[in-house]
Amino acid sequence: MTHLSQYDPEIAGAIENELNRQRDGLEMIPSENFVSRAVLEALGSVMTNKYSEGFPGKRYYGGNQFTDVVENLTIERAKTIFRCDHANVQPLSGSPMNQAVYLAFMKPGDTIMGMDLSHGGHLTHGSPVSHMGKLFNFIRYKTHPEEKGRIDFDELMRVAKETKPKIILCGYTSYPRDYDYTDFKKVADEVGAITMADVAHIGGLIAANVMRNPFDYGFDIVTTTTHKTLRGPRGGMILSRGVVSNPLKAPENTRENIPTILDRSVFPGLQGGPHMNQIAATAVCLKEAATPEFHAYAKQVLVNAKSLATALMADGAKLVTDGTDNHMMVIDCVKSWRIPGNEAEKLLDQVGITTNKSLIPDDPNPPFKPSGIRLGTPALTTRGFTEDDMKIIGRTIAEVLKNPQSDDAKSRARTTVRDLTQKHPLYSGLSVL
Ligand code: DSN
Repeated sequence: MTHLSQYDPEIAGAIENELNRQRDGLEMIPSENFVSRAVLEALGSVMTNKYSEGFPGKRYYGGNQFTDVVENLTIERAKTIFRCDHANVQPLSGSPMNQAVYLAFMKPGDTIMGMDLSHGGHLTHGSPVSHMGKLFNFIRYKTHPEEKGRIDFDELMRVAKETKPKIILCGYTSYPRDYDYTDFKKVADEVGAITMADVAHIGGLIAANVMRNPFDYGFDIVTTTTHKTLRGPRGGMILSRGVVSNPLKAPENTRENIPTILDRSVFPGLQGGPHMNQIAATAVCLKEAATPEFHAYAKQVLVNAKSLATALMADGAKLVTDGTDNHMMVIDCVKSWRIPGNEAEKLLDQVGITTNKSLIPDDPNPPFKPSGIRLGTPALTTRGFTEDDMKIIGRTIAEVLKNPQSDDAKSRARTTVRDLTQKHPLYSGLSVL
């Protein structure tokens, strides 16, 4: 950062401080990760200078011979890894990626089914505070019984038959289990809906074949962000089959090729020029995701999550659905230790453990003072943390939250965090990171 430090020391200083924060703390927000140096280089490259509206070979600007190379490679790598027919790699991030799909297939007022926010769904899955929730008629389904985190597919089928959604959407941002995609597909086929899975959180785990891939269950569209478990730059991708799986029952405008509709929806429908530096960095992360090292990483993310969940529960934590099948978990802090999630987040921040407050299913408390915190293992696993480290972290978290007034508990926790971060250094040495 020689140029930046000389030209703009204030910004350089803030970046340096952020690097130190990341190095010195335990990053446990399940949607965060650490990209490789190769990804960082692509992201900070001259590709940021270029306008490339359109798609490879069909741009509205000259001089795109090299951005075409980048975007074509990214598309091909995404299609291979996720086993699909088409990839649009231009969405700037997760929200526009989902919006582009909705706007491709639905008119304002049309019906779509998605998971309720407090049960794990995302804001763009129909929360009334999002523009999407106002524009479309979202029917929100819930987990039932909550303790098990199951979805009641008989009820889903009944409601789908009654409301005739155009899209049946599954996917989540704070749901600690995996789905049985077959059941969603069965309901969608019955009512002629398109199947869409937003796998933003688990894209990297699907890429590494350690979690189920919705395309293997006949899904039409899969969206994923690139910066969570996939460990790339911030961004999104829309992946799809070439044609809808059930053309006779599909809505009129989906009888043509899905990719064409989706591409047009991203550009010119929703976005302008793609961020080619971001797409170049996505290509790099996809190359990494195809390696045996990444597959081993993804497997370890799951092992670490199980170990952390077990340690927390052994120490009195009540986890939503009593455990995890993926990379994350939600602790009901009110039930566990009678403190709200915002306070738990703050207490852990004080000892260098970063988590985020989270709603629990049908939370009686509001989003800024919810009952839970959400945490996960992708970032720490990138640093090389193991299941044994997770046991220590689980105990440490429980000790701090059990004893919110205890300076001794906090001091012990700070020492543990320091020891662990020194044991697994970040962005040093000659490894990928
Ligand atoms: N903000 C993301 C997350 O943390 O899960 C979802 O958009």
